[in-house]
Amino acid sequence: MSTVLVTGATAGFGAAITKRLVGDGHRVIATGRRKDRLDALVAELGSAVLAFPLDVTDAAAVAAMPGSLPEGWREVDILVNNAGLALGLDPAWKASLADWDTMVATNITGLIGVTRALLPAMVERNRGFIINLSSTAGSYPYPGGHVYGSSKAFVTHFTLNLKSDLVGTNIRVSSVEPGLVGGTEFSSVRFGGDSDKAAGVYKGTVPLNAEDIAETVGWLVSLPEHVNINRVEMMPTCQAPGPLAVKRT
Ligand code: NDP
Ligand code: 8X3
Repeated sequence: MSTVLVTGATAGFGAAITKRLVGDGHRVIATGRRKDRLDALVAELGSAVLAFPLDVTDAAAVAAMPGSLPEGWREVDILVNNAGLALGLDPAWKASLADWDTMVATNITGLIGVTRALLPAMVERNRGFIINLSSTAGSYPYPGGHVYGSSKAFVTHFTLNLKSDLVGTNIRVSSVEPGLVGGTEFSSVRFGGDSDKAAGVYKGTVPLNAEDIAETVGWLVSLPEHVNINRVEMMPTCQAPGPLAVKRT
């Protein structure tokens, strides 16, 4: 049994990953901003879940987090850096600078802050696993993807760079890079709560779902300690990387 900390456990992938890992016999520190959602996970899954509200953009709270965990929950074996968001799909020249800042603060600064807070104890114990939720958006650009896609390119490359530093330790690092995934709050958040626009993203498709991502994370966690999967790129069968854009007159 491992103790796992999942960021963004209040919805989507994070909630599914929490349920999956508890089902596999692990304990999960479920974090996110919406405490009622964390309490609901505890109500559903019991004492294998610790509700620990955390805003990953609150640098002071993130730095204090390891010492603020209750006795018996301080040795985090596995970190799932899942909290993240996309805001808007306007072209770069129309996009909101505030939205760009929020994506950078959450997807990049938040992720590296949580990692930096938990990594020293993992290195000290010579035991640990960091699983980062990146995206196909980090490999394949699309119109309106700009800062979101670039933030995920950071996540993928940060994962690979962490691996370089951690060679010689027993600590594993993986980047999980899904494409189109439906059934989460992701598109609703991206379009500011416009549910019609959000639903349109998945119209006529059979997208991946949060349980598919949780299954992948569960598989990574189940592998023996000498196996490090660097990257997992996953798409629904109905999706493929697009052709390069050509403007014809
Ligand atoms: P959801 O919007 O359903 O969930 C996002 C989670 O992130 C929520 O639990 C939210 O919790 C949390 N979160 C957002 N901001 C913060 C913050 N400042 N501090 C702490 N937690 C925060 O999205 P998904 O489950 O679909 O996505 C999860 C991850 O996977 C994201 O990193 C996303 O970029 C990535 N991804 C998503 C894909 C998709 O198509 N859905 C595809 C590829 C990658 P709360 O609001 O309570 O804080
Ligand atoms: C989410 C997938 O294609 O909407 O990371 O950017 S996509």
